[in-house]
Amino acid sequence: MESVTLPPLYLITDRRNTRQRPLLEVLRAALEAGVRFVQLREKDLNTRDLLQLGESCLELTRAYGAKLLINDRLDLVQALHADGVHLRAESMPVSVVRRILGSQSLIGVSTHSVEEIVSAEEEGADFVVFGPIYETPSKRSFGPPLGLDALSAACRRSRLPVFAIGGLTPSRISAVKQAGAYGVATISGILTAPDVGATVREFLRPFTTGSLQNAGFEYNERSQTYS
Ligand code: TZP
Repeated sequence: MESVTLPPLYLITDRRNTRQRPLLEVLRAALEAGVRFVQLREKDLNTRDLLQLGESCLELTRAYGAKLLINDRLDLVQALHADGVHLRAESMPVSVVRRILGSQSLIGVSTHSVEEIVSAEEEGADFVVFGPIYETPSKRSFGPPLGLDALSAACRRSRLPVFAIGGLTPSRISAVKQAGAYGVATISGILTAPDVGATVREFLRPFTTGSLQNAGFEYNERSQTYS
């Protein structure tokens, strides 16, 4: 996508990780508190159910002027007219996805190394998620934590905005910002919070005070975006 301005907080869904609350209820609270960037990631749902959930999520995100990306499912992005797709390492290559979706759609890529970031960049992605940075309570399947030094090296090399992921909490944001991260992505940090609204505000605070000079982006208070 040309001239991207992305919100710094990327909320990733996991309807099984919401303390038994309906996902849409938690999502609404997060949007109400200022989340403007969401990825629907419900890998175990069948296509019909995912389509239905996607429609409901999109209705909500649109109401709040937030962007909704769908994990991996290009067909659902197209069916729903969602804002974009989030690709995994084993997904269709970015360049092919870009050809299919065109320049107006957002393409994010999950990465775990500088090499993966470079190839996402070369193939035309809009941003990358890099991690896990810390031990993640969500799952162990994401591999061992990469740590802040790896994040710092990744951010130095990347020309794309880098979102740090894995074990992110509000108290860890200053460290990942310091390492050069543009933003943070989280599942449990928000979805399992007893008070979702208050937690979202805590997540957002470090991005609205001070600057992201390391990442070379400027924050626009009105649109809640960096450019
Ligand atoms: N990719 C790397 S770590 C991770 C993903 C999807 C899980 C992050 O979950 P949490 O709960 O934000 O640590």
